[in-house]
Amino acid sequence: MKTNLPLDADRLWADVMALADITDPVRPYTRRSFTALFLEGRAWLAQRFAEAGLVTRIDTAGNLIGRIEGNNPELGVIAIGSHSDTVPSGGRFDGIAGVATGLEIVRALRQSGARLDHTIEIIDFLAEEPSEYGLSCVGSRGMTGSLDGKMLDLTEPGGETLRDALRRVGGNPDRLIEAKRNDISAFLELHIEQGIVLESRSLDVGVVTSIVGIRRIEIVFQGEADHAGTTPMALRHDALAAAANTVAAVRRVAEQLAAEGENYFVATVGILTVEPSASNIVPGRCRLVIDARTTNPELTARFVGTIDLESAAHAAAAKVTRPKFETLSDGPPVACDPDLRAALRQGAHDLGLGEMDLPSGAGHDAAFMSRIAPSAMVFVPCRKGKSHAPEEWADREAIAAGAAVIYQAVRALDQSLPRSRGGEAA
Ligand code: HGY
Ligand code: MN
Ligand code: MN
Repeated sequence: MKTNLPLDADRLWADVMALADITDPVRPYTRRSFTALFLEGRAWLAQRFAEAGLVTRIDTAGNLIGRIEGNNPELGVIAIGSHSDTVPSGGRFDGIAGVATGLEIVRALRQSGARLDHTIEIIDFLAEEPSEYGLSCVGSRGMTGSLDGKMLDLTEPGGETLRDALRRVGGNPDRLIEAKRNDISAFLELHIEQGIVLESRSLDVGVVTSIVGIRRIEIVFQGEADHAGTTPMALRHDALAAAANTVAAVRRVAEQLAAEGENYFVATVGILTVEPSASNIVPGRCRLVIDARTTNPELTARFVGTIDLESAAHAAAAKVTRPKFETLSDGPPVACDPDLRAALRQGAHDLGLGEMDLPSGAGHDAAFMSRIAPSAMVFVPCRKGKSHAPEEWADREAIAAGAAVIYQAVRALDQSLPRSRGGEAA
């Protein structure tokens, strides 16, 4: 266990545990974006930010931002952040560890008496996980000018639009332009690896090389609800028959693309709703969402083309229609900034920590932040690589080591960074 870290591992751990405990008690660890629990977690974070001396605000894209001015404000901002919302039953460390890391780094800087030349911001991005409105990374899209009207019109099952939900959590969809930034000189994010590589190699941190591109597609099959006992097989319009064959096609085509070997490719159907969903009714309507990820957008185009054709064929075979085959979101793969990666690697070496380069199969706010600023990530090991499940776990020492690497990099970058891209203060 590393002991000479430049920050307080216990204080950092206490924050992670406290935030994780703000969860749906019957579905640990759940704090879905836009819910009362999420807002309770936000209020807890805002209080901690203020106690740490950060000037705190919610920007018009709904991001919680804490800020401490630097000695040379015209140098731009070094931002550290992640997200405090979770998937259902999964996010004990996913996102939280990154936001708590930023908070601890600010505290450690203050305790060291250091006042950086750059302004420091700690960001809790709104709704990084795919929200009930069907969109992920809502806040980081907003900060990078990638949150458009069509996205804001998305609705959750109860009918509320993302636009109204954004307003409800303190954002302002009519003034999103104010959230777009051009004054960030570097963005850094700590995250659990959500994979098994670091643990299996007994390494302390991963310096992320690239983040996969993610395409999410919604398909709806419309058939006819009918009596399960009296409707002959030949007369059915069974929406689930078409959906089930499409799910099988998603897996088959993804396995074929992954087997080609040059590029990373995975695809998942994690949402499948059946209506009216009763054992004695032929399913009348099905909705499924596909999550496809790759390092090569050409594979996405091939995958989507094949699934479009096959899902249409399965609809015809089941004598149902396919009223919706729509892209919900489509983010390209991004490379992390080489200079920031070098600073993170150096930080790990200075602390005597074992590190390796590692690609990310998970999506992150850093993927959007890379559109407006040099961005990079540090991964810390998580037990058996498990994530998006209640068993998700990262050790106290692992999180502290990863946070210390970012602390070291921030100190170094404060001296070495060029002016921010925009060169203008916020
Ligand atoms: O889905 C993801 O990759 C991330 O955990 N939001
Ligand atoms: Mn996640
Ligand atoms: Mn995450």
